[in-house]
Amino acid sequence: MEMTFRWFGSGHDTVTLSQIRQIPGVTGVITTLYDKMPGEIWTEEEIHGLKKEIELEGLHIAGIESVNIHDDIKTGSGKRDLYIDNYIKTLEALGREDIHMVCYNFMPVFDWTRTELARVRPDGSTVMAYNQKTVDAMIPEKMFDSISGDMNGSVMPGWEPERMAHIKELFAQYKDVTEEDLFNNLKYFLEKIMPVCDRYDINMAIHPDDPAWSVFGLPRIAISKENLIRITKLVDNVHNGITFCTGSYGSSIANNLVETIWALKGRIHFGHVRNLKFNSPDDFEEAAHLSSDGDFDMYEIMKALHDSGFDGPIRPDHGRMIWGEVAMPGYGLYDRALGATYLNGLWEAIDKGK
Ligand code: DNO
Repeated sequence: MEMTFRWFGSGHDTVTLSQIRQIPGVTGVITTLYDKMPGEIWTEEEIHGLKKEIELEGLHIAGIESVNIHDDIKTGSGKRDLYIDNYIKTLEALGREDIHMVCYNFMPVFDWTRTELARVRPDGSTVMAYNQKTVDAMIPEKMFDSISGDMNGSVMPGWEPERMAHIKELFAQYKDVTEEDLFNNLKYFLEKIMPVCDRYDINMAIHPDDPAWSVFGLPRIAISKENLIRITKLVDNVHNGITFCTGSYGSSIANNLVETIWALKGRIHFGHVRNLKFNSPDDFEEAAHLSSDGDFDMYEIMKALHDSGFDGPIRPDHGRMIWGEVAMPGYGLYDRALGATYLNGLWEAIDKGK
């Protein structure tokens, strides 16, 4: 296991590489070329520049989150082969730069969905939260507007204003797309990219849908143990794997985190570990990483990852906003640093307890 930290790149992130370097036990960075739109080719020069910038600070790139998938691939439109070719070129460039893990998602229209970005918790910290009734009462096109005021000046991943400006067209594009279509389109994509993943030893890691159920009537597939297993079997290649995101996957109380980690043994290539506090099955808020602050047993989660032989990067996921920090919701420095240290502590204790 390698403890890592997500970094959106200079110019996009309030957190600096030198701050990340000082979090004990964090050696790797999970990053991206944040300006790239889905479908664009990443050149080797661009990747090389990012890599050098990170290495100069004594860190390294432990993986990419994300190389986003163009909607034409997800919907299986006539133009998908063009975008898959572009994706392959990006993977080749990443492979040549010695990068071996790529996180992506296959969610229609919205990436992750929250209804509040700054809900106040009893200790005065603020966190992102989700309430199903709010979503049910909302016109999907208004989703972005309803939360954009709380983004602290940041562009949140998956909520790029350029994409959100075309939200009506995006919804229209998915109108007749069913869950089975999504499985088929994902299979088609994976079949095309696996040879290049084999050649460069790139682990693809699909991110669970967040929340782990359909929103606004859009189909969603990365939502249950059965579906995640089915995804790994669409192309039964070790490079076709999963990002095990406890907060996304665990948003559905029907999902058993520990059981699923074991069921996906050998196919989890990336861990996003965070905690949720449920007020009811359809209202949850993000908690501190510590088990007792939320509803997940973080010890059991880390133990399952440890004992099932997980050896990829883990990153603390969304943190609370604390100590007056102003940053992209979920992605400040302080609470994620506390999370990394806590998760490292759990891992050390589990390891030494063996
Ligand atoms: C949000 C993230 C997601 C995730 C993508 C992966 O904080 O977990 O945006 O990076 O879904 O492609």
